[in-house]
Amino acid sequence: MIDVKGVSVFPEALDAAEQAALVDKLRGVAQVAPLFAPETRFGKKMSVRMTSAGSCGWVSDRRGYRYEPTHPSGQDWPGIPDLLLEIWRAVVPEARPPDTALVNFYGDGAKMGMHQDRDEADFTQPVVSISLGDEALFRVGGTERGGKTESCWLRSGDVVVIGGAARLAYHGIDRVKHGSSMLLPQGGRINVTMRVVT
Ligand code: MD6
Ligand code: FE
Repeated sequence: MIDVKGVSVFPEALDAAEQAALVDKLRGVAQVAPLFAPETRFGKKMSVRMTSAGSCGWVSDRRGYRYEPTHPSGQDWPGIPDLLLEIWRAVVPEARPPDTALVNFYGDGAKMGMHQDRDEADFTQPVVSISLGDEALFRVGGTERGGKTESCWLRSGDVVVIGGAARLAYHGIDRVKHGSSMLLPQGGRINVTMRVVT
């Protein structure tokens, strides 16, 4: 385990077969609930495309950031694949089961600005993130915007836990090395974050 300002990074937690199986499950999720590019509350399109699985999913538009019971199309979100639930139980056995799995897809040039994950009701519960595909430069700060930060590369199969004192740490993805992994034939990066929402 690597500690990045209180955030736990578990390199290569998933082997190649598990990564491939997970990509397959996530393709199934995106078939039911297609990826979309959310707008920030300032009306700017995000470079990352997203979808969700579970009883609710994360959406963003001019009305703000929130969890909704349906995809923007009106469809119910698909269920969280068992493989993801197994990873959650293995990594954070003491936590409540997750309500949602947010799937982020980073194409060439996509990144994610520094943010806190604070749309959930219970900050005693961790967020577990899984990286698949191209490697990404992950930056972690403190619980206040603008403090000192530390960075590390997240590679395919790495699992990250943001919990405890770091649950509200600012974090973001500065860049993705397009084509650095063979997992996704067209390149790109997938990040899945599982959360307890209520
Ligand atoms: C990403 N991750 O890795 C962005 N959030 O693409 C996150 O925003 C994140 O890795 C909460 C907990 C863990 C994370
Ligand atoms: Fe986040």
